[in-house]
Amino acid sequence: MTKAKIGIVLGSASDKAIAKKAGDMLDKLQIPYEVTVASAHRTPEDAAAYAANGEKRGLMAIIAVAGLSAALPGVLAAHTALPVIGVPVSAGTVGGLDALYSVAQMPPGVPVASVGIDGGANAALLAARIVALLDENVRQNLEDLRVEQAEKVRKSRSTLELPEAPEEAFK
Ligand code: RP5
Repeated sequence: MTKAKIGIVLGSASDKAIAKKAGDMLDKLQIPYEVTVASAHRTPEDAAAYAANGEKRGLMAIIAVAGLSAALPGVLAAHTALPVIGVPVSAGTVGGLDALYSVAQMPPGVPVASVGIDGGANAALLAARIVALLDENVRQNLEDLRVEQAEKVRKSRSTLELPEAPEEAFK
């Protein structure tokens, strides 16, 4: 089995849909990853151990997915020098704002990169940019995706059935 370069940690199995979004993007970019569940509150020792072991196991970044009072990304970041990307989840009654603030508002000294609420795909893309620093194949896959996205936007202009800006507007 190929060794994982990205570790995805979920605060709960109920966060699985967000892991799927990240995993689908990592698959598309051909980056090997693994997924586990380790809660900052319910299994704090496991969360700490997973983060502490990550670098020697070959991980290049950790994606931490958590909702409510989302301590997980910060706890992982406290136990590793690897970059940690937090994904706040829209669990609970305030639509994920609680988790967004928890992930984004880290105290100085323990940084966590936060993507948007439920932003699993963007977390994967950010992790991919880290991997691409040392992996030409991933760098090319990211570039192909960028071109593919741009083409899609350009093609969509002619579907509006509204007065269209001419090509020269973009030259
Ligand atoms: C967080 O609490 C988890 O990340 C999840 O988003 C939320 C709810 O967890 P469960 O009660 O569904 O296990 O820790």
